Amino acid sequence: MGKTIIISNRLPVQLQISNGKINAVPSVGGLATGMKSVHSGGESLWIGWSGLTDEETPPELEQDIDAALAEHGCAKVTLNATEVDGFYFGFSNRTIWPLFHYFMEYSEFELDFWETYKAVNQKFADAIIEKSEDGDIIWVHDYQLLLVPQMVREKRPKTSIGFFLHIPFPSYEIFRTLPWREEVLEGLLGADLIGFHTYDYERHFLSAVRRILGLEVNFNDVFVDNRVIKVDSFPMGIDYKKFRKAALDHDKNKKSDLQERLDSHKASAPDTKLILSIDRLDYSKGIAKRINAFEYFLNKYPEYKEKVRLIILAVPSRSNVPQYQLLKKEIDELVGRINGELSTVNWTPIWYFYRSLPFKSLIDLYTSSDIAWLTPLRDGMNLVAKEYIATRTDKTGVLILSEMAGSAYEMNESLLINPNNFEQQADTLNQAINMPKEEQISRNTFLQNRLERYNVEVWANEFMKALKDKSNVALNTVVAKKVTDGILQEMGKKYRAAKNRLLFLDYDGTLAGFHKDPQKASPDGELYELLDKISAQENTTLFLISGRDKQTFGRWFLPKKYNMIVEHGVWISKNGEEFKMLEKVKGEWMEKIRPVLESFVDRTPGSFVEEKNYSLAWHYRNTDPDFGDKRASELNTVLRSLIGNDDISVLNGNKVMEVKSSNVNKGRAAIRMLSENDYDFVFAIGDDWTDEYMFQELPDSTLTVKVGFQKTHAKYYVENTKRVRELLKQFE
Ligand code: GDG
Repeated sequence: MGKTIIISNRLPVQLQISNGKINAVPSVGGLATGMKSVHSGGESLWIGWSGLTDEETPPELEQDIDAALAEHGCAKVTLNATEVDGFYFGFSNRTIWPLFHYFMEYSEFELDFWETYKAVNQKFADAIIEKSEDGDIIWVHDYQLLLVPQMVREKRPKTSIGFFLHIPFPSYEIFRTLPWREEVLEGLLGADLIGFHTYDYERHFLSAVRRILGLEVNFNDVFVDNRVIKVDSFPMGIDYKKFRKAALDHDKNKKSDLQERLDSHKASAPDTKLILSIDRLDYSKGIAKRINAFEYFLNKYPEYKEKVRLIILAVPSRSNVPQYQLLKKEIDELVGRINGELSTVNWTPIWYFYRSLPFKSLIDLYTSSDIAWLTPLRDGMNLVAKEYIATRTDKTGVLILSEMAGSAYEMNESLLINPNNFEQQADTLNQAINMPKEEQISRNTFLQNRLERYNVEVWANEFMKALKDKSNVALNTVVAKKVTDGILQEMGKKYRAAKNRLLFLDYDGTLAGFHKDPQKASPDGELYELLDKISAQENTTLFLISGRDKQTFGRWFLPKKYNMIVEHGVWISKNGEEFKMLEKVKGEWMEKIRPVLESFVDRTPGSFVEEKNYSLAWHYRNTDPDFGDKRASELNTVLRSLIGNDDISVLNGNKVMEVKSSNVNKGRAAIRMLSENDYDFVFAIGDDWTDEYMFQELPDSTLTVKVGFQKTHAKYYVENTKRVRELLKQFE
């Protein structure tokens, strides 16, 4: 097993320059702590930006910086001020952050931001490529680096790449407004494992992948060419022990100034309640709405005037971004107005701090507050909620938490609210103030047990375990062998050495790609040339074998005199002769089934019925993918109840459901052709379920090849139609 490389926008250490000397101080953030078990010893490297732009870095200290970082297992990516502007303050925080938090109106679609974002992502990727080798495990973090997985994959195909998104992934309806939506999804799909905080973010992502890229998704697996990408949810925890210990020590140690102030407030009015909120000053956190809701509460329940106090700690954040400056102004004015209107000689309703406090002060606030009131409008997880509960060593305290925070899914025992519903919040504050101690203890016991169990270390380890398992499983999932260049040549050799050859080639999805309109998927010049060459060879019988109708194939291929089996085996044409019936089939059932399919067309926009001589096909490639699949399974049920024991069957193809006589399939047709002569080389290739009949029924010695990385009875697989042609060129 190789080394582990962690990559995030910022490194888990802060650089401090004093008296011309460099010092690297470890950060105390949740991520840095959680990754301790992953980032330890000499086998791990953390790559990120140091926080100093090129302009701020004295050139003579370059080497010292590298050495200081190396001591913490870190290596830096250098960024100049223009890059930080476009990449971090620009695309990351003025495009992705608002869009992914459902603030569409704040999201700026600037080409310049995007170009810088791409270039900087490439810089991060290059740093990984330079420092990594095959067999390494790479874990990429968060929305600043969405393109990195694919950029690394291109140069390091044999590394395991994991990606974790710390913010929400929005619904398809929001995500699709992004002009660079395809590139972002493709960037992420370079990973082997993509993690989100919640199942909802996971399903939004999968839906975007299906709808925007049209890729096949099976449960939480995404199929791309020859790779399967796993998507899963890993709710991030906190360093529970650290918060608990800090809270226990807090009572023993000397009191801070803040604690003195909190205590004197409590002593002067013993029955008042402290309500706490802590967030970065960010519009996604709903701070302004919370202040408005507090005013609403005091108007609805005036008896609490002078009895409650709201403490707001707003930590300065991204103050270079205009939206954050506006928000700061709005909050300053709101707090000013409400305090101005409602304060009395003894009481200020809101204590407002706009600053970052030391960790110890955070613990003072958590342990002194009766209620934590967190109302994000959207929040990937929200760790403050978890930290507040962890510090409640006597298990008292009430958490009021927005349903829009990822943590709400795991913190059901808290009081969950909709941050837009002031009436509900006012009533919930009233409920929290009056909640009996036993109830508080009972709720918090559940919460604490869960937080202790699923802490941040477990989170990091679970992700790493899934990533490692994924690399092992990837080798085992597909039973078919990939056609490597070596196997390709081997097949060519066998072909040339054979005395009498028989080939079955499926058309759609094998020799040609799919088209929205099947009539447009006509053969190109290169394909004709390839087929001409093969079918002109001595002792070689080539069959195009397809579910298509005989008119279309007649038009495309009859003049070429290729052998053809169409409609899954109903019709056959050899050497340019007219089509003859290969299987005797009855078609009376079609009158009954046609109206059923037509009713599905009416109710499923984008689908249509193709009528062949002895079968009916309902195509749903152009429908909404989720809706199309749902309708297909509905149609399957309806058809099965209708056809009973009749001699007809339903075939589930690639985005097509075909109803046809049971005694017709490609396998049966292929066997009949095989029995007509002695062949010492038999080859069959195809992409969907209708081809599986051939793979199953042809003798074991047949070279069977599936197009696409899916479960199959074929012995080999190739990635795509391009590779099919490369393979067939061996037979020219
Ligand atoms: C992003 C996602 C997701 C806060 N004030 C001070 C301080 N903090 C610490 C808290 C907590 C952290 O900052 C804030 O974490 P959150 O999770 O609440 O929010 P974001 O910063 O927006 O984080 C979020 C998270 O990533 C992890 O994936 O949960 O949804 O938006 O740990 O304790 N720490 C100190 N002084 C402060 O004044 N020392």
